[in-house]
Amino acid sequence: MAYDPDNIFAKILRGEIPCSKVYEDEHTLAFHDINPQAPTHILVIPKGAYVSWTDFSDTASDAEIAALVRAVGTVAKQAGVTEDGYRTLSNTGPDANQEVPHLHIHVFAGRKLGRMVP
Ligand code: D5M
Repeated sequence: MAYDPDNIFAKILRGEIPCSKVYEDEHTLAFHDINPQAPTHILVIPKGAYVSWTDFSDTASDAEIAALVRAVGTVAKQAGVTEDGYRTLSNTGPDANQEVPHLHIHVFAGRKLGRMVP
């Protein structure tokens, strides 16, 4: 799938629309989900133009990949949820109901989460 530069996360990255930022580094941005499904619901995104994990793993640099993974851990620590736990989830493509076509990882925490089912 071609990257749509007008998707909502691309606009956030360009500063065209605001976000509630919790973390940023050279390669990664994290912000609160606008429609939280748990007391803590943060989205962690690469700054590069990637739609899916396939795009990302095919073309991102090792530094970008490392930054995204590290950002998840950093965000969880910052949110104070490492002891009680948290869930990461990432929807890719239509069967997974990916709404925003820019790669993102959800971080859910702050309550007992339901059992994970496909
Ligand atoms: O999840 C896409 C997520 O993106 C969904 O949980 C809502 C969130 N979203 C959409 N627009 C915004 C803005 N403007 N700020 C913060 N969060 C937003 P998906 O996995 O693609 O279904």
